[in-house]
Amino acid sequence: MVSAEIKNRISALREQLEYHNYRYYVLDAPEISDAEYDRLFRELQSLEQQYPELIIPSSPSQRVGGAALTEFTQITHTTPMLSLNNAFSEDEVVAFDRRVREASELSQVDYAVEPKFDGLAISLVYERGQFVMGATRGDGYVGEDVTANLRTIRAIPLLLATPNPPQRIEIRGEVLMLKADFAALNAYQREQGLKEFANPRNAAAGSLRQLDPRITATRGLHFFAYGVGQCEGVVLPSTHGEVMDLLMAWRIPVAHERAVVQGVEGLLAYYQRIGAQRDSLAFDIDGVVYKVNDLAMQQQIGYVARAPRFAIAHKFPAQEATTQLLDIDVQVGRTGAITPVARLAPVSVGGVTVTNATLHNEDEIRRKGVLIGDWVNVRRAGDVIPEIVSVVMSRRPSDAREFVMPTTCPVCGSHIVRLPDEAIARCTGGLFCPAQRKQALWHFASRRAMDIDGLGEKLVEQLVDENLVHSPADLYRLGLLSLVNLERMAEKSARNLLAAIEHSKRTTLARFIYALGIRHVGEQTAKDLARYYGTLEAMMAADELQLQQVPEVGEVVAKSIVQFFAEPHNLTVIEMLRAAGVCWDESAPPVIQNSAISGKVFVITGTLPTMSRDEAKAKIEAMGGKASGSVSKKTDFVLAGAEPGSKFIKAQELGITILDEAEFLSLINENQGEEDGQGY
Ligand code: D41
Repeated sequence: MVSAEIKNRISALREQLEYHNYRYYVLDAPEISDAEYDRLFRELQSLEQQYPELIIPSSPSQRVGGAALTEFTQITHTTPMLSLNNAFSEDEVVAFDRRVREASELSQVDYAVEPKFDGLAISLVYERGQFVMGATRGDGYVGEDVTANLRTIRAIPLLLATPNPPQRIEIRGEVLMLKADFAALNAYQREQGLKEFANPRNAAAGSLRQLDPRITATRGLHFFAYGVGQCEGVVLPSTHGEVMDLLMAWRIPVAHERAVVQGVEGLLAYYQRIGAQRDSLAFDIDGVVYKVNDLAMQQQIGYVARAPRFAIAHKFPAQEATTQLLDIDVQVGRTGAITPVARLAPVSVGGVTVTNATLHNEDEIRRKGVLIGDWVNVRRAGDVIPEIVSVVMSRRPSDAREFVMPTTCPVCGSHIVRLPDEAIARCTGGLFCPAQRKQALWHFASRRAMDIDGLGEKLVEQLVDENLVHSPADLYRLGLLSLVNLERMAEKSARNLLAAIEHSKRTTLARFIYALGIRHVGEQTAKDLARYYGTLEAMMAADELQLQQVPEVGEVVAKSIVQFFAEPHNLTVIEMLRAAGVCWDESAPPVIQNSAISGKVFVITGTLPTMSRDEAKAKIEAMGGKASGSVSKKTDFVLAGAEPGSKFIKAQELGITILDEAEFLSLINENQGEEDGQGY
C-alpha cells in the first residue's frame, strides 16, 4: 500500500510543476529558477519510478512517451479551420473597416487585435479538461494527428486549470519557435554538420513533423492560442477579448500584446505600435490580426468562401524576398580571409532595400548550390546581414555559371591560398595588402581593443589611402595639420580624435593583446593570456608548449601566437607603440589558479534575478573561470536565470551541473578565501 503522504506529495509536485509552467509560458514571469523546477521534476520522476501504479497520463513527467510513429494519422476537423484574408496596405484596412461597419450597421466598431504569429496553425482538443488530441491545420478540413508531439510542448497544458471544464472544447493557435531557440538550434545543427533551418517557422514545422516525439521535445517549441473552434458544455463570454482572458485563466498561453481598440484609427495605431516592436519580440510575426470583438456580431457579419468577413490579417513587409544574384565578389578581411559577397538586384526586404548578402565561404556556395545568375530567396531578420536562403531552381537561367574563387587578391594582387584543412581562403599579402591594413587598424582602434573613439571605418580608409598611417604606431604620430587636411575633417573633430588617441595610451594588457589582431586570439583569449602571464614579455617569451598550458589555449592558437611574435615587423610595431607611450598596469596580480572555479567553463543563460550577465561573467573571470557562449561537453557549469531557452535543455541532456544565481554566488563565496596568497 502506498501511503497517503506519498500520494499527496506526488499530486503536490504535479500541481507545482503545472503552476510553474503557467508562470513561465503563460505569464512570462517565472517564480523559481530552472534549477529549482528541475529539482521538483526529478523528485516527481523518482517517486513515480518507485510507485509506477500512481503514474497518470496527465502527469508533467509523461509529456514524452510512446514510440516513434511510422506516419501521422489524418484527422478531420469537427469545424473547419478557416483561413484569413490579408491586407497589405492601409487602404485595404480602411476598406475592411467600411465593410464591417456596413454589415454591422455601427458607426464605430470595437476590434480585438493581436500579433500574427509566424508559426503553424494547430487545433487542440480538451475533453473534460484533459488534452486528448492535437492536429495540424492541414488544408483547413483535414490535418494530421500530432498529439504525441504537442504533448511535449510545455506551453500546452495537459489539464485545463478549472474545476468545471467544458465537456469538449477545441482551442486553436500557433506553434512556433522562439528566435533565441532557433539561433541555438541552428548553431547546434552547424556544429554537428547537419542541415540548418532557413527560419524559425521552418524549424518549428520540421520539429512538429518529427515522427519521434523525443526529438520534438528537445526543440523547445512554444504555443499561443488565438481562438476557439467547436465547443460543448460551456457558455463562452460574449467577446473575443474575454474568451482570450478565459483561456489564459485556464493556463493556455495567449498573446501578451493583444488589445481591444476602437475603429480604423485604433487598428492602424496598433499596426504601427507592434511594427515598432517587431524586431525586439522573442518570436517572428508576419503582421497583426484584427477581429470584430463582439462574437454575436462576428456571426452576423459572416463568411465569404473559406474566410471570415469579420477578421483580417494586416501583413508586415515580408522578411524574405526573391531576387537575382548578379555576381559574386570577394571581400578581404583583417586576417586576409576572403569572403564571397553576393551582389543582388536591389530588392525590398522587410522595408529595407537589400543589394548584398553574405555567402561566408566557398563551401557554403556549393552547399547551397548557388550559381551566378540564379534567382534566390533572400532573408533579412532584424539587423543581421542578409542571407541567401535558397535557390529558385525552376527559374535558373541557361547561362547561370559557377563561382570561381580568384587566385589573386582583388585589392593587392597577392596570391590567394586555401589550406587543405581550412574552409577559408586567404590573401597572402599580410599588412602589405591595404585591405588587411585598414581592417587591422580599424580592429586596433575598436571599442573592445584600444577604444579610440571616433576612429571609424571611413576615417581609417582615408588615413591609409592618404598614406598617413601604415601601422598602428603611426596613429600616435598624427598631428593636427595632417588631419585637418583630410577631406570632411573639421578642426574640432581633428582635436577630438587626437585627444581620443592620447587617451587610448593608458590601456590594459588584455586590450593590448587583443588589439594586436593575432589570428585566433579573440577578446576572451586575450584576457586569458593577460591573466595567465601578467606581462607582455612573459607571454612573448613562451613557446608553443608553454602557451598550451594556458587554460583554453590549444595548439592552433599557440602556433598562431608564436608565429606572430616571430615576425620582426610585429616586434617593431610593438616597440614603437610602447615608445609612443602606450602602457598598462602590470601590477595587477594574476588571478588564482587553484580555486574550484579556475579553469572551469561556465555558460550563462536566461535573466538572473539580481545581476546582469556581464556582472556574472566578471565574477567568473575574476576567479579564473571562463564564460562561454554555448553549451558543449566542455561546459562545467550552466548558470541559469529566468527563461533560459535551449541552452538549458542542452545542459540537461548532457548532464551538466546547473546552478541558479544563489548557488552560483555561494560557489563563488566558498572559493573566495582561496584567492589570497595564490598566484605565482
Ligand atoms: O497569429 C496568427 N497566426 C493567427 C491566425 C491569429 N492571431 N488569429 C487567427 N484567427 C483566425 C480566425 C479568425 C479564422 C479564427 C489566425 C487564423 N485564423 C489562421 N491561421 C491560419 C489560418 C487561419
